[in-house]
Amino acid sequence: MTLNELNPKNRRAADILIANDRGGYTVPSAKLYPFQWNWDSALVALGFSIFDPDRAWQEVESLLSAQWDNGMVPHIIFWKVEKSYFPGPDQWGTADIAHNPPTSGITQPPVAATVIQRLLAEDVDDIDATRDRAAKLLPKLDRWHQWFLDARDPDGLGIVAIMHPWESGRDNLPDWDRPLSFIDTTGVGTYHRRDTDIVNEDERPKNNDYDHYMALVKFGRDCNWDTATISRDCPFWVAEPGMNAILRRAERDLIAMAKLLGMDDIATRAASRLARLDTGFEKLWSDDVGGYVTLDLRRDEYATGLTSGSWLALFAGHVEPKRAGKMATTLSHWLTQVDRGVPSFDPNHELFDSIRYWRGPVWAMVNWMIATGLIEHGETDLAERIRADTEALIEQSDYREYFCPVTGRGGGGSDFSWTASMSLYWASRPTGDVINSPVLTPTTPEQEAK
Ligand code: 9WN
Repeated sequence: MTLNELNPKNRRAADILIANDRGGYTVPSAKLYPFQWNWDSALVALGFSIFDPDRAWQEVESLLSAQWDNGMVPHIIFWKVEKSYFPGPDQWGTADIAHNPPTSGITQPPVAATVIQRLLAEDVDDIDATRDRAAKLLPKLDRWHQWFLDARDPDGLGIVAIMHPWESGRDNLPDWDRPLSFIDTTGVGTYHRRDTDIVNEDERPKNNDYDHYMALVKFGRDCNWDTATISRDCPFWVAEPGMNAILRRAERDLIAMAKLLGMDDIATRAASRLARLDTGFEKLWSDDVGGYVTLDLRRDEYATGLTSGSWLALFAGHVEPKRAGKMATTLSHWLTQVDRGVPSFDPNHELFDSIRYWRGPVWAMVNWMIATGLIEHGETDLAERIRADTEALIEQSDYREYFCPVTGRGGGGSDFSWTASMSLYWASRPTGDVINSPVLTPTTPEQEAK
């Protein structure tokens, strides 16, 4: 579809992506986030794929071009000097490691493989050129996914840890409160946050959270982002279902692509990693909470609430029908507690906060992943409710960073890239379209065995 063929609503979403395009990469939101962010970029490529497939490929190519020598793909790439965001390159101190341009020192959920697999499955004129493009990216994905196990699961538990809340992409989730409370923040010093110059304070993490974020940035910088030191000594070392589910899905999608492209070594390595991750994921199940929850690996302590990341178990791979049904029932119950879903945190929990960032609000791209997992488990009505809720929230409050599940009010940044992208790619399309989209990844054990 060309730009001119889009209906007015989709045209406006496309115009947001075009306005946020900085030439080969897209900023999440012009003022608030003026660089390339990892999972934002991957998800934004899906929106571009609707009207400019070449630009969609460029987005993932520029992201993966910033890969470190050790395989990590960083969470922010500072392509240009820009003072409006804190913490910038000086605080991360990666100039010697990241070559050029500087980057942050941590990663983010590796949704890129899933996105590339979808770009590859699109019906295009020149299939050979598209396959060549994908074939160049697969070794990078393979190295990044391997980095996750080497750097973030050196003990072979089958669950990868995060060393900073920002690695999860869900910055101030209540799950981090207790693990963060053990961190000494005395060496952090004074600094000036930039986010609260742009966005209301009640929509952002609190200053106390920021002190802890900066203490962890300092820890990483002081050890020069050495992965062995981080896994051994980092005071924050937590495994959470969102990151682990997205990585499992990414491995599955990488295997599908590698098989299609005849890259057997990559398929074999990814399958072996996936077996370890599939088994390990069960460690995140809590009978007490009734779902997959965060585990503080330093204290062997489970979080007390379900989060939107808990539902991503359905996106990760096959969940046996009884458990998948139970999850769908609990999720349906959540949706009776709010006007529009899916809240990022359990709306029945005492720490639920409907407008403060990741402590309650709805995020369009998380909804897409949850709905995809639901469809793959036969829960199409629930998936359709989530799609329709996402579309309605955008209709009511425009392309904001996130939405209040109770009132539908928008929060955080405006003209937000991943919200526009998810609207174009998914929320403004009937579920039937999504079900019939050409996805290669097997979703049942029988298909997987083939
Ligand atoms: C820190 C860009 C990013 C998203 C994250 C979201 C927020 C940054 C911040 O914005 O995080 O990485 O400064 O708050 O939590 O998911 O990738 O949109």
